[in-house]
Amino acid sequence: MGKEKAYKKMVEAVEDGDTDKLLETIKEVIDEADPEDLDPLEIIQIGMMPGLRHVGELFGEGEVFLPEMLMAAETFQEGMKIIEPRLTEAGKELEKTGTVVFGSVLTDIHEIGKNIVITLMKTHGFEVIDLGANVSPTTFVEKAEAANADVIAMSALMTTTMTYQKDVIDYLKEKGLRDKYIVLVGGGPVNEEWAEQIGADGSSESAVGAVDIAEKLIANRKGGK
Ligand code: B12
Repeated sequence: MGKEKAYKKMVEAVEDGDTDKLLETIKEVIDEADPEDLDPLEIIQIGMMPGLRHVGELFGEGEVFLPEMLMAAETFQEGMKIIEPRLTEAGKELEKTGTVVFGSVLTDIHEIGKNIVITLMKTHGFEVIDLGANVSPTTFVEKAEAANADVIAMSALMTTTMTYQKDVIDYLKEKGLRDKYIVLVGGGPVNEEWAEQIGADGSSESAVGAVDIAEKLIANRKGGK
């Protein structure tokens, strides 16, 4: 079928919440590709994410409703089940880069982006403890302490929930633990400016960027900078 055509079909499948069509097309892309050239991240970023983004825009404009958004999200997640093992395989033999506790903040149930970042972190040797969604500031901190984590990473997808990222940082300060952890923030409405404003150590709008920044900040700490 050709990759471009397949990706277009996959984007449509996510938009329509057509899981069978998505899975079938992903399998075709995988079967047709030279195993050396197969790029699972490209399948996610070009073949799937634009579909979800489009449904989100339509929802924002009142053109589609919650059930459609839910179906698109479910279809996306079914696709991830096939792609994820192909991504994580690469990370197994790596030396451990660091430990991350990762969650979506309080009252936020969006997890797709968080899960992609987690998968990619694992492929780069991070040990990641997934706290799931709707995670309270106390839970973030308790779990980080228990795991002796290097990084606390928080995802927030809504303008109404991103303030909980600040609450976690404030809670760390209150406990005298702020400097113990590298704090990363991300998710739809989050940008560098917000990260700086709330006193986070970094943010990124992409999964690859998230891994990069985590690696750099950990290396800086280990180097004593
Ligand atoms: C899928 C989806 C859902 C699904 C979520 C399923 C799930 N299990 O995750 C469902 C249908 C359940 C849902 C529900 C709701 N949603 Co919704 N949803 C979306 C949608 C379409 C896509 C989100 C997504 O998965 N994107 C794809 C991923 C890959 O992108 P991402 O999350 O941004 O992650 C990337 C980066 O941000 C970054 N990243 C992410 N996390 C982190 C963390 C760190 C540390 C770093 C460094 C980087 C990083 O890396 C990722 C990979 O590139 C968005 C639209 C949009 N434009 O985002 C709306 C959207 C976020 N939802 C919205 C709304 C309003 C809701 C609801 C309130 C709807 C309702 N009336 O009930 C509920 C909220 C429930 C709640 N309490 O949380 C609004 C939010 C508006 C706002 N206030 O800001 C949006 C923007 C839609 C819109 N245009 O109105 N939603």
